[in-house]
Amino acid sequence: MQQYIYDSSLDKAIEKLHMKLYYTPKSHFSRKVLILINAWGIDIQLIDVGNVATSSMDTFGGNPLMKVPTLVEDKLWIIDSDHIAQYLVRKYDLQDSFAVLTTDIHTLNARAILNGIMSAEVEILLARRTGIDTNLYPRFDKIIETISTGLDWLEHNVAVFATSPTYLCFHLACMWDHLSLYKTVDLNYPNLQEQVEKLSLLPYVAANTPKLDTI
Ligand SMILES: N[C@@H](CCC(=O)N[C@@H](CS)C(=O)NCC(=O)O)C(=O)O
Repeated sequence: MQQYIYDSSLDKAIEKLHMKLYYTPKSHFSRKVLILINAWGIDIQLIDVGNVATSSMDTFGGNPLMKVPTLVEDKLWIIDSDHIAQYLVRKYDLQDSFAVLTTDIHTLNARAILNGIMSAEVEILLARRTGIDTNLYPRFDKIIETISTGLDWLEHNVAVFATSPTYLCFHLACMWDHLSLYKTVDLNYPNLQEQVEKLSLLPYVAANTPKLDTI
């Protein structure tokens, strides 16, 4: 009689065929998702879109906003890093060990500030990359100012990261390492730096630390 032996590596291989993440190795928004993917050992095909300043929906997995990350699973596509994180936690971590699904207002505010700083930095970097002198326009002064006021707020409210490691803390590591890579502002925030140094010891955070080349 023929024996059927369950082979979980087959499941993983099939999963990899179906799940794709459009990303870049430097994108801080993509990295929030990558940290979860690495922590949970999800097998997924990573598609590096290259220069995120380019304009083609196909390059971004069909995302009409032409940004990374985009998660594609069969015919389903999911955009926005936090929505992708919510989708993945429901599939791979029902206990929600990193508090992705928290409704705590203080945590959500901190996440919004971290996301806001990351978006502000993208605006500055992509403006410069596409030939705009950001020193000439007051709009960019305000955008840089929001990075500093956001960082000041986080430095004074560092207690919000106390229950490390959570998805909120992953936002911090992603934001910090990206700002540090591009030297967008001075990073004189010892409380935040201490948090990031602790987080960087986690193998699934260290594994995707960005190195110079793309956004
Ligand atoms: N809210 C989005 C932001 C994504 C985003 O801004 N990604 C950047 C790279 S880190 C991007 O692709 N920007 C391209 C552009 O703005 O044209 C998310 O959380 O996924």
